[in-house]
Amino acid sequence: MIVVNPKSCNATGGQTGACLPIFTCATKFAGTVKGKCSLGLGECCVFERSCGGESAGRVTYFSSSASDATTAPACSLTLTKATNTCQLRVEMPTLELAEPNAEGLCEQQYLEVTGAGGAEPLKICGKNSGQHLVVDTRGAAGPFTVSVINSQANPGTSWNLEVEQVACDSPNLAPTGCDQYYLEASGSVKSFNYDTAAATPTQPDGNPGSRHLQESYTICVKEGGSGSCGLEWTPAAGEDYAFTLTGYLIPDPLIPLPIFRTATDGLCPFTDHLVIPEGLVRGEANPSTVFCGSLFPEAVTSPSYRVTVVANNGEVADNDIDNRGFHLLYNQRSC
Ligand SMILES: [Ca+2]
Repeated sequence: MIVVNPKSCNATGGQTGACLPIFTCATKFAGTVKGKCSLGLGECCVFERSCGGESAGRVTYFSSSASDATTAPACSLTLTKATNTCQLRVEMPTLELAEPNAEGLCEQQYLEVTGAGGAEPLKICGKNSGQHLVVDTRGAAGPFTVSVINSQANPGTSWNLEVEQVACDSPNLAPTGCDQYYLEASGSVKSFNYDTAAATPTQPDGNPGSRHLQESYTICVKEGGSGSCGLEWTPAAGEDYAFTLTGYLIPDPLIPLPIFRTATDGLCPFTDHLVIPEGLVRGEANPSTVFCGSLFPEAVTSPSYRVTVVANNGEVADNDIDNRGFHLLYNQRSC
């Protein structure tokens, strides 16, 4: 039985399901009935999968509940392309994987989305609960796979992902070129694997927090409508390492943190940095584009709704030791 593009429904427990004719959810679609829909005429069918699972649903939940979830080489969900799909949005209520190596590269275990064509897929590892990932699928016929690659068994790691096949006419469809798409008018953005708690293994010199991933990607924010002319970016308050992309961050009793401070444009084009188009530092006359160092300015405004993270695929050779990444806040900038 094929139900073409069924309406989505709110399932019990806060999940999203597909509204299907009664008695078809489990038998025809390997789903779980979680409530009624369509004035009681339909059943709200939720698709929950683990390793080896397949789904054609608009929304599928993919978790590490299976016993082989952390067995090499991978635990994969295969998605048949749903009608009129332009993008995948992978929400990560829980994504706790093995930490990257000392160079910030994901080696032991990582999340990867394939089948969408285009650029080399991102490899996401470490602590990423609360993050999300957007993958453009325009021009790809599918199937798509969402995989946790395990090069060796990693007991103790876990994930619970909500994978949406975003329709081409959805108001939440990200513009092309976005790897993340923040929908709220204001919010908080952390780099992948940004965490204030100490990681295991610890950073090379034991500083608190987890390691900056060596992945380059673009963060986008939904445009705020008329009256909004770009964004203002500020560092998260109360976090000493809210922006650490360059330098050696071990506290020296003679040199107070941060050592490298704010650096822009010509100082770090080849090491890890952020590209904030026409980013104007509060109090300065001329905008910059490249931001690195270990201190984010008090505020940076930009006419753009995107920031690009550029990583140079290693940390140790640059003496970029114990860098954590960034935790920034954004607000709409009024015209
Ligand atoms: Ca680097």
